[in-house]
Amino acid sequence: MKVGQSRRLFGQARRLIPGGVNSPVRAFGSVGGVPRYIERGKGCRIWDVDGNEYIDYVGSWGPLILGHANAAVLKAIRSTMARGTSFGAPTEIETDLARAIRRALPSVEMVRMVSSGTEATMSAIRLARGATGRERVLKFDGCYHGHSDGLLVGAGSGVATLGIPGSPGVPAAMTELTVQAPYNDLAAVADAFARWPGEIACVIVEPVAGNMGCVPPLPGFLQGLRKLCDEQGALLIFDEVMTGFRVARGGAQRLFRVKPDLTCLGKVVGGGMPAAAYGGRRELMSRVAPAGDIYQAGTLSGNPLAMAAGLATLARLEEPGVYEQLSARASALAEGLLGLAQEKGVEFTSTSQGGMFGFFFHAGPVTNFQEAKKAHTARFNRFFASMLEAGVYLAPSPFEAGFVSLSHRPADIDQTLEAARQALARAARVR
Ligand code: HOZ
Repeated sequence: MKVGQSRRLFGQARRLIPGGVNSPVRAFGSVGGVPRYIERGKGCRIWDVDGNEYIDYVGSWGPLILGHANAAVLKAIRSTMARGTSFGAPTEIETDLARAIRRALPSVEMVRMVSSGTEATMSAIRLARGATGRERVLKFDGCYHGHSDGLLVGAGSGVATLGIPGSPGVPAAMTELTVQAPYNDLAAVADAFARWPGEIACVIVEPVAGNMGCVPPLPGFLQGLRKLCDEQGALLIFDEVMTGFRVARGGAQRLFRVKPDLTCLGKVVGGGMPAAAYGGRRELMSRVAPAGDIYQAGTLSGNPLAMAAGLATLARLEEPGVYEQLSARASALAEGLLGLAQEKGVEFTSTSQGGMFGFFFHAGPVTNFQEAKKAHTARFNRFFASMLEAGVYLAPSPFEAGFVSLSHRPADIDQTLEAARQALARAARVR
């Protein structure tokens, strides 16, 4: 496979952009090789600057649930753009998107638009602290809630990929108030509440973890969190940046029938443009400025182009059968990979939830970050490289979920599994 143009562009970028990329995992640091410079995308396919074609399971890390260059999304952006790109003043479309979010997620009675998932979680936590008058925050190891200081402990995603516990530049004082617990471990959460009675403002959780690979909640875990938070007077925040409109139209809260106090959204809600949101019960959200006293603001918050892309995306997701299709594709892929791995005698486990999926080179089950970290990294790297060579673009890290879109057809899944047959055979030879 030719990668000369990508290599050349990466070389130029590295002189001007730290690591050559604007978000760490994209640099292919842990898997090795040359990050592909993408020229264009259409449907479930992307093409790089060397002319190579790939079936894409990254989907811009989740937003592109309709696929690349979706006609309805592009049309919405174009017609909005013709009237201007940003005003820093209210536009009607912000309320339209708020209404569409509310229709899908009844727990979100009011919502504030922001520009990234990091902003959404950071702001939801400020609100939880302000509303409860408490300062500690409980998060789970391997969950990633963006790169704000207090949440950069035991984090998944790029932090896990780089194998670092946190980051220099985050003062110890900023993380002292962050309490950590293993994912899927209710006893550890109960212990934390017992250790700091009346001090924990909120529990923040990815209801299906997607930043340590894809790790679903064990039966009763989310319900148990709800119960503990209620008993202890803490708020429950679902970080549905990844799972919102992805595992079901109503997100994981709909799928598992657990109502959080606050929800963070991002990715799909912006339809491939920079938009995110946080929302929840009316009386809580009414504490946000200027309705209330808890401050948060943003120049590009509610940007009309992002609102238009989000709204066009959510409109398509209201059609019947959409989530059945996404689930069918993701499970065909996850189960197909597992079947092939078993044929080759490779220790492997896979999972899928709605339109997201994950796999580990590990006999499984994988229920938390400790177990996820035991997966065979060298085998993953070999598998990743072989799949890329065969024209399948997976996340370049074992600590990320994969995503299918509505434009992945059964033939694309078949082609992917055909490539995986070879790739798994190669991975199996890695000791
Ligand atoms: N950390 C995000 C994925 N979980 C974004 C990665 C990227 O955009 O490079």
